[in-house]
Amino acid sequence: MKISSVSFVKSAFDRKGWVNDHKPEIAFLGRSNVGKSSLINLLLGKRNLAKVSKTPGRTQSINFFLINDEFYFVDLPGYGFAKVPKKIYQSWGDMIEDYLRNREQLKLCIQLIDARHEPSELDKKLWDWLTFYQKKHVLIATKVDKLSANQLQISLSRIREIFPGSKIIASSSVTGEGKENIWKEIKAVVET
Ligand SMILES: Nc1nc2c(ncn2[C@@H]2O[C@H](COP(=O)(O)OP(=O)(O)OP(=O)(O)O)[C@@H](O)[C@H]2O)c(=O)[nH]1
Ligand SMILES: [Mg+2]
Repeated sequence: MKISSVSFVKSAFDRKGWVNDHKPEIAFLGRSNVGKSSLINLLLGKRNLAKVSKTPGRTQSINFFLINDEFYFVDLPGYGFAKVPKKIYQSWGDMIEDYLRNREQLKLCIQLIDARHEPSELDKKLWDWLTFYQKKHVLIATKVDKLSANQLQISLSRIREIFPGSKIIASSSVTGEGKENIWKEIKAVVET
């Protein structure tokens, strides 16, 4: 896809802050520090568009990025990080669930999983939820630059086993691996 324009539109801390022009949305989900913001930057070819964190839990809001004036990338706060300031929202879970469950223009959920580790209980919970509500989704095994070819095969078969039936794409924001295949999935939902 030719990207002619990309802009950060806004950060939302609750549903009142969501954009409301009904363009298709692609959501990026996964635990804190898994590489959501880095993947968004990779896909868009921008170094610092989505803030990449040194400390986990950095993305504390739902962030909307408009691409080609046609569709949005939505960077959701990571889960599994304990030190979350309660006052921003009751719980990350509530905010994310409200978005996922009620968002009509949500066309694709991109769930990131750290290829180096066993998927967490929260990874499984999110996947259960996506499959239960029949959300179109794709799994991204991230940070594969950190694994040997052999370790990667082990990791991918573990992910396949735990998340049966889902499409899985290995990716690295460092080497760019996976970028084209992820774009294919996105194009399939925004170009219809
Ligand atoms: N080696 C390697 N490091 C990565 C990759 N993707 C992200 N990182 C690093 O992982 C850390 C977290 O990346 P982020 O993109 O901020 O992760 P996030 O999921 O947006 O995190 P939160 O916003 O806290 O939920 C940063 O130090 C990144 O540089 C990758 O593919 N390979
Ligand atoms: Mg982030």
